[in-house]
Amino acid sequence: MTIQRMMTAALLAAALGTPAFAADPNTVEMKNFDFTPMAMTVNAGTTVTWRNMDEEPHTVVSADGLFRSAALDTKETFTFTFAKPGVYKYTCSIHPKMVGTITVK
Ligand SMILES: [Cu+2]
Repeated sequence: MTIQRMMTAALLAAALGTPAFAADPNTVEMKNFDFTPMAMTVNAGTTVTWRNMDEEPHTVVSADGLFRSAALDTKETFTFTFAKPGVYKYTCSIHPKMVGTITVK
């Protein structure tokens, strides 16, 4: 293995070890057919962003009809601003096993 190849491998390992998007505040990733994080707490007035990291389309549909995204393709996002405190459950209408909760304080 050349030095250059070793450096490339080290850089790749470093990149893989750092979750590039997980640090985004108020962002829920749709990844491996899960919402990550599944539960999030935000203050009233916060805009939450969902980003699809899968190769399959997903949606974000609130249980009480408050919001409903179109089918999101890879890397597409959906945003919703939570004005009032409450507990908001949502799902992916394509994959009903995908569920998440936003708690607004
Ligand atoms: Cu889905």
